Amino acid sequence: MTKTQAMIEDAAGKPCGCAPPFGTAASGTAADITPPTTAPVARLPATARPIPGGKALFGTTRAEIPLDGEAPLRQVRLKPFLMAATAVSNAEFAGFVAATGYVTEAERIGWSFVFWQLLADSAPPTQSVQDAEWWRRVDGAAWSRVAGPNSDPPPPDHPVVHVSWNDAQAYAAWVGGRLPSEAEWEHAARGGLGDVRFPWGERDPDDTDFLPCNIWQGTFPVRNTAADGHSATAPVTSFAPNGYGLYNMCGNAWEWVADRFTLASLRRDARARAQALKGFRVLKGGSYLCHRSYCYRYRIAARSANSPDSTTCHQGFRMVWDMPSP
Ligand SMILES: [Cu+2]
Repeated sequence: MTKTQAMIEDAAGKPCGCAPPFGTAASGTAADITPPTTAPVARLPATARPIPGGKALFGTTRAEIPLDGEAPLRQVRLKPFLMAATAVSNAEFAGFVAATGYVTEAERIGWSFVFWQLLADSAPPTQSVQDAEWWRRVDGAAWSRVAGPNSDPPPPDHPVVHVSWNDAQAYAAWVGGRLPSEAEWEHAARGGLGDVRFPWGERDPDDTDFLPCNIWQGTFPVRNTAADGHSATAPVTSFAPNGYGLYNMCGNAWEWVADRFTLASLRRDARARAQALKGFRVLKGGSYLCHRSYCYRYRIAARSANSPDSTTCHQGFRMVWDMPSP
């Protein structure tokens, strides 16, 4: 089975550094998925947090990457909901697989995208993405073998990665939850602070002293000083939670949300971009590969997108649940 490969491009037409490479399965793997039985009762983790409803902010007045559609700032009305305090961990995903026998899209397709520094020196040669040679197509890479067939089992408390949007839908059906909408995700990430850049407020992380989340430090893509303590994923409860008790809303692993990627702008370049990403799903929060020097997308209003069958070593997801009826 083959996938086409491409990269999200920045406004100058260059491939974006850490934005996920995307692949579209040539023969439509989504149709092969057998959704597990929906949970009769929601499997709520004990750490699910109540997120208040009402007027919520979505977008920003201070777009840093306008072509991503970060602006404008909109006010939307949301119902209250419950959100998992953390991204879905490997332990949680393993429980889902053990209970249902679910096989992820990366496993069925046979490969996934891996960042080159995760590969062992002894790993077999891999194909790279054009103009983004740090992204490698690795046969056998999957959620349980993050760097390929010979890699160690992933730490149970790290976010599950190499999971597609379609995989997230299957997991959601099993836990009786769903992916958040993009507006819900942003509202939750703000933690009650309003139109702030980050879940902790306005202060930008730096490479040495202020390290509030798991992003890159050093020179991408060759030198990662890991000053924040992590060169790849970190445990899902690393760093301080935000005002709603949510961990790692920015940094660590990108999180799929429910929405299709759309752009409000009528600019010609924005329309062309929206057309190129038609059918793609939104990703939020950035990852351990983001750095301000080339991918300033670990901000709340920042966005990326990928095809719903694509998988990489830095894309995961988090669950929300509707509030139980009284
Ligand atoms: Cu990034």
